[in-house]
Amino acid sequence: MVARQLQATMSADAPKATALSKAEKKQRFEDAFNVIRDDLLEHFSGQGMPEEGVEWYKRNLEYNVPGGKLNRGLSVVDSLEILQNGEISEEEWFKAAVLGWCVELLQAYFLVVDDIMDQSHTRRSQPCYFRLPSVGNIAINDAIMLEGAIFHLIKKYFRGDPIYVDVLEFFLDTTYQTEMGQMIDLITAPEDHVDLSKFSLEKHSLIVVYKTAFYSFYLPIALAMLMAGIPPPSEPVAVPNLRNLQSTSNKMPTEPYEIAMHILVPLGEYFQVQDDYLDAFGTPEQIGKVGTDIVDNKCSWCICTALALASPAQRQILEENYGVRPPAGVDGTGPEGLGEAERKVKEVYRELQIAEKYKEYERNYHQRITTVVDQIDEQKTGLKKEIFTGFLSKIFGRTK
Ligand code: GPP
Ligand code: MG
Ligand code: MG
Ligand code: MG
Repeated sequence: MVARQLQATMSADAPKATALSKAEKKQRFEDAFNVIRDDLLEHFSGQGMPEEGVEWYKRNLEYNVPGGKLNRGLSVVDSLEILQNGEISEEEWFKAAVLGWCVELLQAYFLVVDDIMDQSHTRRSQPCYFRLPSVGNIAINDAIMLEGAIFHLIKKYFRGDPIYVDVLEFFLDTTYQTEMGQMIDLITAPEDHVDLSKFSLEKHSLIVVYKTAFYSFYLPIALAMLMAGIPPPSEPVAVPNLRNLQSTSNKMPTEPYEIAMHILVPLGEYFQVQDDYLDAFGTPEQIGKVGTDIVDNKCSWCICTALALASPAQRQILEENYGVRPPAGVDGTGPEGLGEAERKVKEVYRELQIAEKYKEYERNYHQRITTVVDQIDEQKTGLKKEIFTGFLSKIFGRTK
């Protein structure tokens, strides 16, 4: 069955995956999406669903799933390849690609609903899905279907595989953690009540580790580890001490999944700090979306850092202008640009040199993560430093 699917992605005499360039690997992974999409549509159609529904589901999948950077999905296949020293059969490659696309489906599900909750305008350089006139609230069910697709695919390709239940558990656990983080993100940013005293860098760490790090960083690597035969932990893996994320004094664990968590949680935190920075300082052309954190009253790294540095006068400007919605129609996408309140907040960010502080943070974090990765004992753990340095180099210094 899997072999049949593979023929669609590779010819019999195609080169070994490890011999491919980065761009060719990405292309091969993207090609696997067509197989997975057709699997889902075939199954859907097989339930007796009307042609109109098949077209709708196809648009949902194509609009929301494949257009991102694919770092998360590609990490599953890249990491498996590294963990097995390049010895990866075509069947293993395809199954890793299925898991990679399942992580991308999870991401698509989160983004579709996150954009509704954050009232965002654009995503991946196109209107947010719920903003399509024909879609609206149907986006909620479409998002839930993207999540359902994950479990359909895992069942199709992993039922009977010894790692089936572990794979399911990883998806279920990280989804739940992400929802916890999203909840704290949302209740810390009420629309009708701005209270900057609720924000702190500590609170920020908690939110971003839960809403981003587990599913974006730990999940893809843990899935590759499972596929590589590294036995899953017998106890739930402990989350590192979040108050201590920025120091190297969190003690290095010895169990492989704990080590992965120990490195990937700070990496995920760093990634979300980048997202927060780019929300305020990136251009829409660069990041493919218009930042909404300031008008949404979000507990972003930028405001938390600014509050720690602001003079009383600057704090007052922030108090008066943070979380203030611009007049209708002014949303950063039209010729009017930003609203006045958002402009004033950004002016304080400039005075406080938040962009420079971010560059400093980035350098420190890179150094800290590299130091921890260096401590991994590859022989004892079965891990490879390269899976972590590879992920780090994919995101370090990113501008989108
Ligand atoms: C990113 O936050 C976090 C998510 C996409 C997780 C959402 C979780 C749910 C359970 C829906 P963000 O709002 O900063 O992302 P972006 O800037 O891309 O909108
Ligand atoms: Mg958002
Ligand atoms: Mg959000
Ligand atoms: Mg953001």
